[in-house]
Order: sequence, then C-alpha cells, then structure tokens
Amino acid sequence: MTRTGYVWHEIYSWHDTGTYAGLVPAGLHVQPHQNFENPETKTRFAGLVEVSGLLSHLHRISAEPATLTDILRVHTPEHVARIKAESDDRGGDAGDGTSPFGPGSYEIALLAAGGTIEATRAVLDGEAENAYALVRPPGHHAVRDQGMGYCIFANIAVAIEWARANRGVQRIAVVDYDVHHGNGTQSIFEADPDVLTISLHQDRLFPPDAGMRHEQGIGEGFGSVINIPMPAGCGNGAYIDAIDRVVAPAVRAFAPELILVASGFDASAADPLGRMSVTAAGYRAIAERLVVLARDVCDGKLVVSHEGGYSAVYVPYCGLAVLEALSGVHTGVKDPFAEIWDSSPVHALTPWQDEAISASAKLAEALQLIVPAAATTRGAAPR
Ligand code: 3YP
Ligand code: ZN
Repeated sequence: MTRTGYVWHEIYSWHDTGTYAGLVPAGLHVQPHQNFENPETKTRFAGLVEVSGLLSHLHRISAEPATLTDILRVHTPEHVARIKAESDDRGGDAGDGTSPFGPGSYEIALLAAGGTIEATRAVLDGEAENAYALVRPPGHHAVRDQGMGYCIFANIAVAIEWARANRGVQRIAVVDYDVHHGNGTQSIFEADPDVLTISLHQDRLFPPDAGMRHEQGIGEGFGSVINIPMPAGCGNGAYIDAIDRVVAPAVRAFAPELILVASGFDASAADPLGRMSVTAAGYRAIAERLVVLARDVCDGKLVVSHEGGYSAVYVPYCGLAVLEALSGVHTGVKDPFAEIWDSSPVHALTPWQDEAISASAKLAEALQLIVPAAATTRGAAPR
C-alpha cells in the first residue's frame, strides 16, 4: 500500500459556470440547463471516494490558495487583474467566450492552482508517495495571458514553477490524458528543455487546430513537446498502447525528477464532448502504468491534477479506478457500467490507431537523441 495524498474542497463546486445548454447559452428556443462544465462530475467523484471507503485510506491534503507570486510565475499581470476585477464584480469569461465564471471564481481558481501546488509539495516533501488533486476549475488550456476551454489559471504549470522555485526541482514531465489537447501547458513550456509535455488527445478536437504531431517544441525546447493525436473511436487498447509505446519510453529517456498528470476523464465511453471509449478499467490500467513509470524514474513521485470529464454518472468510477491504482487500495466497489462497455470490440487496437501511435513513438525515440544528457544524468546535474 502506498501513501496517496488527496485534495478536495467543497468550494471547488461553487465555481459558477452559469445557465447553459451544454456548450451554448440558454435563450429563446434553447431551454436553460447546465454548462457541460458543472460541479456534478467532481462532487459525485468526491462522493464516491468517501462512500467507497477509500477516503479513510488517503492522506488528506488541505487546499491552500496559490499566492499572487505563484500565479505570476506563469501568467501575465493583466490576465490576473482582469479575472480578479470581473470576479469581484458580477463574474465574466476566462478569455475565449466559452469559459464563463461567476463572482468569487478568482479565489476559487487560486485554490485550484494552490491545491495542485499542495499536492506537489506533499509529494516532494515525502508526506505522500503520490497524490490526486481533485480541483476545479481545470487548467491545461490556460495560456500565459488568458484562460480558455473552461480553464482560468494553468494549475499544473503553476505547480511546476512553484516546485522549481521552492524545492529546487529541475526536470519535470507532464502526461496529459484528457481527451482535449493540453495546449496551455505546452505553450507555457514549449521553449523550456527541462519540462517535457506529452499530450494524448482526440485529433483536432479542441483547440481545433492544436496538438499536431509536428509541434515538437521551440528553440532549446525542441524535442520536449510530444503530441499523440489519436483518431476518434479509440478504446482501452489504443490508450494503453500509446502509454506503453510513446509515454513510457519518452519519460524514461527524459528522466524527470517528478511526473505531473493532467487527468481528464472526457475520453470515457460516456462523455458528451469526446468521441473515445475508454472505460474505468482502461483508466486503471493507464494509472497503474504511470505508477510503475514514476517508481522507475523518480522514486514514485507522481502528482495527478483533475481536468475535464463530463459524464456525471461515469466520471466517479473512472476517478476511483485511478485513485485505487495510485494507492494500491482496492475498495471492492465495482464499475457498474463495466458489463456494458468493457466487452466492446472498440478496445482492440486497429491498424489506423496503430499507425497514429507509431508516428508519435518516433518522437519518443528521437528524444533520446535530442536530449542525450537526460538519459545519463537522470536530472542530477545542474544545467
Ligand atoms: C471547451 C469548449 C469546447 C470544448 C471544451 C473543452 C474543455 C475540456 O474539457 N478541456 O479539457
Ligand atoms: Zn477535456
């Protein structure tokens, strides 16, 4: 059994994304409902963590707000000031017109970034071997000067810069299995050779023109960006294959001191935004591999930060599977959807999925040549 840290705070569910019909505002002929990004998936995940009994095996980490200093390591003062002003007034939008927030979301977004920092701190200080930060709003789309795609501040990027400034960590790898491209994290570190960002996502889903395989990083950072755009329709087989043939070899070659994971459950079979078919068993298999990978390269140090996932009924089982894999605790709670989805033929790797993964696997092979020092120094030598 592993000591696994866990962050959750009730106020994450108070971040108000307004009255919507999924992706579009309500209006005449559009009956008012909820935004796809609403509290339900996360509150029900937190609920299942408690009801399953897993909570009593986890090391509870309290969320603390990120400081302005923490946020400004990543974001422009103008972005931060605008979010605060709109939040202090009647609420506003994080930047792209599809990321609404209500009054008080500035403070909640600080707590989401801060929750990811605290999870990182607990792991780096040896309080926990690994940790799951169940935070909201999400972060992986936020770029330096604006939010987008439901994200206000770049939670993982802020935690990375906190770790480098406060714990002397140098080399960090990010693995993003959210169904959408982790464009924000990529853009923040694309010129930085010490942060490897790997994103597995549905090809050209969101942002629609981002996450292409040819995006490999900029200047000194060339080679430290790896994208795995996957065709719609991938199931557990394709995802596990991508972890085994791209993510694991790339992370081993890079030899980071810490691995952060952008954990979205919107590649699930039940998701309204993604067109993939990953099940809780698939997420468990992915997380088990990440735990092994972290133990092999960085003493098990793995920090998982929650991102998307919009099936209120299924996200909790996907999330529980990941938390069970991190902690090694098995609650005995079964995925009630397993019978329906796990036997589907979509889980077998197809030739076209194999082709996409093989193309990205070349980038992982190239990383060993592009960053030859990485494999030998294992992050020990100062740059
Ligand atoms: C934001 C607007 C359209 C797609 C949506 C993506 C949000 C998400 O889950 N990102 O990971
Ligand atoms: Zn997503």
